[in-house]
Amino acid sequence: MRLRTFNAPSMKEAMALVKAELGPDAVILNTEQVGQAFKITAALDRDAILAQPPLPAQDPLEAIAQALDFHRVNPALAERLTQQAAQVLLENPHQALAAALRLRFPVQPLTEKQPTRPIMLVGLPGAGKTATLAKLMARAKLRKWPGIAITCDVVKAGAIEQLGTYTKALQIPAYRAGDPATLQRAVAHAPAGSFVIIDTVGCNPLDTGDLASLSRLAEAVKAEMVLVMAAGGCPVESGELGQLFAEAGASRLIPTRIDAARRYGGILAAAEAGRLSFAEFGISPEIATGIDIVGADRIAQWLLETAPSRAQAADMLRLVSGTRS
Ligand SMILES: Nc1nc2c(ncn2[C@@H]2O[C@H](COP(=O)(O)OP(=O)(O)OP(=O)(O)O)[C@@H](O)[C@H]2O)c(=O)[nH]1
Ligand SMILES: [Mg+2]
Repeated sequence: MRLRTFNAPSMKEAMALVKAELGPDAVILNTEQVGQAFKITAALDRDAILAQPPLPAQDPLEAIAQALDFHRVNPALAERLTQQAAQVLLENPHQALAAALRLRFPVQPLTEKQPTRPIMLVGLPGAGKTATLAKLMARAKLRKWPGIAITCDVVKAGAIEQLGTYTKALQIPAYRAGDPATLQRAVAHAPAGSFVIIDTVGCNPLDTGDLASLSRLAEAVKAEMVLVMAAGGCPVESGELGQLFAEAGASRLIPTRIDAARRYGGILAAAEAGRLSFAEFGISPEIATGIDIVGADRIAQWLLETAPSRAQAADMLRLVSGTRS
């Protein structure tokens, strides 16, 4: 292993020294500015990466800002979160970000305390509504809550069969209702104290008729509308969707496909714009284990862990500069 350091008045000249001395296979381990000079630590041996001196501790607020930027959290929200994190003055970015998230994003799970009203899952086509219904029912079953499932999706081919597959496995009664009056009758079938979940057809929120018919269904049985939204969406679009569904009556949000997305700015934007509390989170396609109650601590962990660290970002830069040379 041959670790070498190179100093020059500019980064370009320092890089030229590295190339001249160690050739094109040099691995850049660290770059830093020391006063007016630029210092590069490089090695020839790839094993030297293991001996890389630790980077100076990163400022917690810088780590938070970097993670929020990676997740494309909209700049105004990112600034508010960073400011709130700064007020907590914690050394640890995870704890500081969790504290800021806790202040802004209330968590109100559906399966912690049995809801007193029917729950109506709404959202874009394919958001994960039917799978979420089954996951919630599976959790309710573990808690020994009596439950019934109703689908208002009488449009999509196979929708009734999909729900039937889940409810049969869970041994839960299932009904279909295509209009408010039928929905009222179906809800009336539920034994007192049941956990009633209503599935709906994928909605086009840009069509005011679609949103209005969801509102009518919800009003007919005094159901609480819960928005189901897949993670990874554009934050601007997701924010607007959160607001539109909130205006139609949604008060909580279940983000799905957390496992299949790398960036969570979209779901934060939806919750923020619609003032929606987080209910459960969809974390895998599995019905038995694919939903969980997630608090600010875990959201902070997701935000910080999936964003590349400074060291990883430096690695990427090194790779890019290696390709170019
Ligand atoms: N990886 C992953 N997949 C999920 C999750 N939740 C749902 N899915 C998958 O997303 C796909 C769509 O789920 P559905 O429940 O059918 O979606 P929907 O909103 O009911 O769809 P429509 O009824 O067509 O509007 C299915 O393949 C689900 O297995 C999740 O948390 N993670
Ligand atoms: Mg469905």
